[in-house]
Amino acid sequence: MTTALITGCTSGFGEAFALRLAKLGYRLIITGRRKSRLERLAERLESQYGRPVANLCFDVRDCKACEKALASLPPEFSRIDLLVNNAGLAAGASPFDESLLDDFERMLDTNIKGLLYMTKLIVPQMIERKSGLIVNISSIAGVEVYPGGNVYCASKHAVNALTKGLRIDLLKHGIKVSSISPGMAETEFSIVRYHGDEEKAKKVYEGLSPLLAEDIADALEFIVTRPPHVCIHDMLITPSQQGNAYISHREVRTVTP
Ligand code: NDP
Ligand code: 8X3
Repeated sequence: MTTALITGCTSGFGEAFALRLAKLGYRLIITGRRKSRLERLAERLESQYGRPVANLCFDVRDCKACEKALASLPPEFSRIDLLVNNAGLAAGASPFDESLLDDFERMLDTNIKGLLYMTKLIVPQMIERKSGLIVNISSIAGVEVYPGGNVYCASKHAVNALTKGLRIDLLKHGIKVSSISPGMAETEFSIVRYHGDEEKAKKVYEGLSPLLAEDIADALEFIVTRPPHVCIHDMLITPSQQGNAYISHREVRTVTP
């Protein structure tokens, strides 16, 4: 049975990835910081798909915690064939000069360093077996920059550079490296970005039909079901009403009396 480790499974894309990979027959390692959500998802995966699930509760910003969590895996989960680096966030959407240093650090530490720690820890066993697949969840923000996107965009540009660099360096070891670059998707992303302000978060998607986590799970399914000789470099996906990182066509809402 093929084993996948997905970071950030307690909501949004990560949860949808876990459900999709379980449906495809994977043995799963689900991770995140919110333990109760991980336990609930593990129960659902086991009861709905009958798949073995290990859940690891840790913060990807803490290298030692990543190491300890991986070392705690039971032997049947220790061979990881697919790593999905999904855990990430945007914190704030203000112009650079009005943004908080703490938000910058959270984004850089999670989106870049968390991805690096997990990849560095899991790649050696893939090299040993001369096979493996790494899928990094990037963003349209990794391709373009928009007002107020500053450090989030920088972090996702870094994810894209790392994806390309890893692909080149790991070629000789038979390891494939892909990325998915979604545009606007309604998950908990905007709630986190606006520091828990649900009203502000809702406004982001007003007048358009955003992507759903399942749309991005479709992309992951496409990548993981390619034959060994095919590597998908990147999939850039937006809602039909989104033209680029900052231009969307929103329907005007009319209020009927
Ligand atoms: P959610 O906020 O719904 O999910 C984020 C996940 O990441 C949660 O499971 C969260 O778990 C986990 N996470 C965040 N910080 C950490 C941390 N320090 N350690 C461990 N886990 C962490 O957002 P999405 O599902 O939308 O986001 C997933 C990825 O997709 C992110 O990398 C995001 O940048 C990217 N993305 C999102 C888009 C969107 O519009 N939604 C578009 C393009 C890319 P917990 O809090 O329990 O730790
Ligand atoms: C999330 C999508 O457009 O908010 O990465 O940057 S966007």
